[in-house]
Parts: sequence; C-alpha cells; structure tokens
Amino acid sequence: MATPMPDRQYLWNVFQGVDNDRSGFISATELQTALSNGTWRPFNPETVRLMIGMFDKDGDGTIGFEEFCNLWKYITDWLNCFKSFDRDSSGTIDKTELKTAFTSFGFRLSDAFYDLVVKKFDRNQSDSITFDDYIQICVTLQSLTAAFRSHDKDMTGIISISYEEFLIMVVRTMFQTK
Ligand SMILES: [Ca+2]
Ligand SMILES: [Ca+2]
Ligand SMILES: [Ca+2]
Repeated sequence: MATPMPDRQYLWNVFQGVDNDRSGFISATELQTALSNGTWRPFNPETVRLMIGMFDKDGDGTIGFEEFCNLWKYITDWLNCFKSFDRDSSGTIDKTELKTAFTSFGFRLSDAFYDLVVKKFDRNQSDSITFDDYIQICVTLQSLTAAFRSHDKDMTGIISISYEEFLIMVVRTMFQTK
C-alpha cells in the first residue's frame, strides 16, 4: 500500500500551504494545524512531536522541504492504511477494525489487549480511535515490539530483564526523538 511519490511541484505547493508564516520551515504548530484541517479537532500533539522527531534529520526542530517530502509520504501511507482498515468508513477505527489491522501486521493479541487500547485512546467516548492516535499506537507498538525482540534472543516470547533495562526500553520508546 506504499504511495508513489507525487512530483516535487505538487509537494512544494502542499509545503507552502502548511508553512503558514512563509519561513521556509514547518514548525510543530504549523504541522498540527495542517493535520487538523477538516477534522475540527486538534491533531494529537504527541503524534506531531513523534513525526517531527522522526523526520527532522538536520535536528533544527522544524521540517524543511526535503524533510517534508519524506514526511508527506509517511502520513499519506498511514492515511491509506487507516482508511483501508476503516471498513465502515466511519472515520475512526473500532476494536474489530483494530484487531483486523494488527492481525494483518502479524500481531497475535487477545481481545483484552484491544479492549485496553481502545479504552485508553477513546477520546470522544465513541469506542473507537482517530487517525492521529492510530499512528501513535502503531508506532509505539512497533518500537516496543522491536525493543522486546532485542531482548528475546531465543524467540520464546518471554524475556527476563532488570528494572533499569525495562525503564530504558520504555523511555526509548516513549521519547523517541533521535
Ligand atoms: Ca514556518
Ligand atoms: Ca529540519
Ligand atoms: Ca470504522
């Protein structure tokens, strides 16, 4: 479901639309505003920070045009992924849709896990998850899984780690800026 890259002129126009103050760089606030357009609710600032952290390669805290091209593709791919699992086109992902999505990613998790995730991220009391939270859940789960696997050398699905190793794992996952 990878999106082909559109031409640079198209991306440049999108970039300029997002770069509200015409500084030549996209700030966290500008990105949040752009992603909130059409939803009438602010895009999760955690997800915005997460994405800037991932795509701000030169570390200046903003998104330049080259960085934006990769970010655009990332968001578009996630949006297509989100839409493809939103079977009833409600604009949100409910528990059954989430389970279908994660199962297709190769996760084998119980209903109790999905109940917990939906409960935790259900901001509108609708028993479902919006696009911004969906990205955050997927990225967090992927990073936690990668961290777990790095300890699970014999692939048993069970690890034995110290308190500090546990903290390192969580801090790296929750605050992944670099
Ligand atoms: Ca700007
Ligand atoms: Ca940058
Ligand atoms: Ca849905």
